Amino acid sequence: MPHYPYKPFIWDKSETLSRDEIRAIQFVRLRETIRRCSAIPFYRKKFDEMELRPESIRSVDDIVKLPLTTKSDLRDNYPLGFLAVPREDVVRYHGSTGTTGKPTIIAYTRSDLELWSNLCARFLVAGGLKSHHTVQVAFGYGLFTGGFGLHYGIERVGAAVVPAAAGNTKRQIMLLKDMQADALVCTPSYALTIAEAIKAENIDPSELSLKLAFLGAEPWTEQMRETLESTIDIKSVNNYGLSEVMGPGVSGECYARSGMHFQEDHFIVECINPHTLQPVPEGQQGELVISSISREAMPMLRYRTRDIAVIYSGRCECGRETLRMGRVIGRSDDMLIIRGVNIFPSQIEEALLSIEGAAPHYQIILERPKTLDEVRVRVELDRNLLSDKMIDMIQLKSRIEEAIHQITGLHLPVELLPPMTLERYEGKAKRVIDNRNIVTNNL
Ligand code: DLL
Repeated sequence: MPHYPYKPFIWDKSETLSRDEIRAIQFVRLRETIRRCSAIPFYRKKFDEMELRPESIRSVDDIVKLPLTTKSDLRDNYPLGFLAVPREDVVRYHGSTGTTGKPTIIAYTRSDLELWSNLCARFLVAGGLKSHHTVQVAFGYGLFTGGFGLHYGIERVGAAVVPAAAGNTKRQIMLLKDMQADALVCTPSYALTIAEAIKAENIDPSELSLKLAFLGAEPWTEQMRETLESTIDIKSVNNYGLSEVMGPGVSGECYARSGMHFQEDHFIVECINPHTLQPVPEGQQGELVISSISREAMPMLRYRTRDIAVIYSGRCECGRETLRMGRVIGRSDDMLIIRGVNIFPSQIEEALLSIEGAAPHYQIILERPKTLDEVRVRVELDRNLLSDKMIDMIQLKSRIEEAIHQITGLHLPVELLPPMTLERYEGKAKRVIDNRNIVTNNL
């Protein structure tokens, strides 16, 4: 085994179970989860339709016999249709990060929160966190699972939290400096914003104690990691999760940074072709489907994450034998995550529809000139909206931008186009043009 100088990097002995041991635990927990899911009308109906009884699941591989669950199933059962315990047993609610419309509500019992803290503690320790460290959390605290999830994980490790929450970059830098934080927790894009501001203020990174950053909640690239690390001289580790199955803590990189380790004793992960719904061979890109097999309040069977990634097996130099995932490459639906905010092309459409003559021909252009995503919206105008007067066109442009901002919370530049300039389609229209050319380090 290669030399691995830092110890301990294992928070919990269960992280180093052999594959056979993991499978055995998964089987027991999956059967129990199916039993618990029978309390949820959505699953009960599905089980009845499929004539499925817990006994028909004889191994973990039989998971494919179980129904898939989608975001729209959760929306249809908003807010608490998926609750598997009496309401009085719930001690916390969180939700998805969508900016508009109703969020997806996720419930936790006391024991769910215990587990969640442990899962976050595991990936933090795996990534290099020590109990004597101080960690600044620059994630939002609220329905979003990032702030609270990481907060309790850090405390569980015994490290000290500075709950700075998201935003106010100047204050973030002041706190980083004054509190001499060893680690930063936020989205990769926000980490870069902070790093650039540190550079702009001519602060020498050696004035800070920052050594580590635990980044997640949105896609990022290896180039972005390099830029970030060279700007402020830190080591950054990636972690992945989603509210529907828990929040952060589903998988995370260890200090070796060769893929994100799934916490397989609590989640069963599959990788499927999003069109055929059939499993893809190991190492090939597919949509992650995740079952949470230890949750009490909201167990989740085969949740379609829409996240496209590769998963692979093999012993890591850290000693873990869990499946790992590469970076999230994109989403099988068209959801965009811009500056940490989830938006759907349909929301842009909704904004355009509120301005007569500005829809339905539009394109969302995604670009990544450096490390941050940039988005612009190209809107084809109806003849009635055309004007010879520059002032009219400028006002129209800002009305559209404001409408988009109202709905998405984002300021996206709009480009106005004369009638009949955008391509027409006979089948589905391609609304999102992704020119980002994201390169991934899959394995
Ligand atoms: O973002 C949970 C989280 C918080 C993970 C903090 C890590 C750190 P949601 O708001 O429900 O939950 O968004 C989940 O975010 O389906 C992915 O598309 C994306 N995502 C999360 N982590 C990563 C990552 C949290 N490391 C959605 N890389 C997921 C790429 C990520 N995408």
